[in-house]
Amino acid sequence: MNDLIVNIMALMLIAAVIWWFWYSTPPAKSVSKNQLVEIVVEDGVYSPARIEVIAGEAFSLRFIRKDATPCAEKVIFERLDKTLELPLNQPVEIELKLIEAGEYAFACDMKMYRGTVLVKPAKKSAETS
Ligand SMILES: [Cu+2]
Repeated sequence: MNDLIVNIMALMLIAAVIWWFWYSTPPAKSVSKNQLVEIVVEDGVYSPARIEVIAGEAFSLRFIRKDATPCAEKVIFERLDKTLELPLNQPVEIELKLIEAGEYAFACDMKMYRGTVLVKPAKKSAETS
């Protein structure tokens, strides 16, 4: 009887750990066509840090840097070979249209701030758009 209770408790603990890890990853922000997304740069994180778009759809990112440390002054999109300079408290916008599905990371110079644009393949359908 006691063994059973211990086993159940162990299983519940495992479930709790899995649940915690699963839900502690930041949820991705879905972005629709031509949408502008504001990303606040503060306290070592981009928020939101995960952005989900559909391949081939244009969208814009507006970075607002609220962190005065030099660490935050640049955003580098390595795969796109683009770097943005972020003056303090001044929004900087970039318009993107990513054709190839996949992950496009962006980060500060030292990679303390990290974010990802997740490009999902466009749905194949009969309609031409
Ligand atoms: Cu940095």
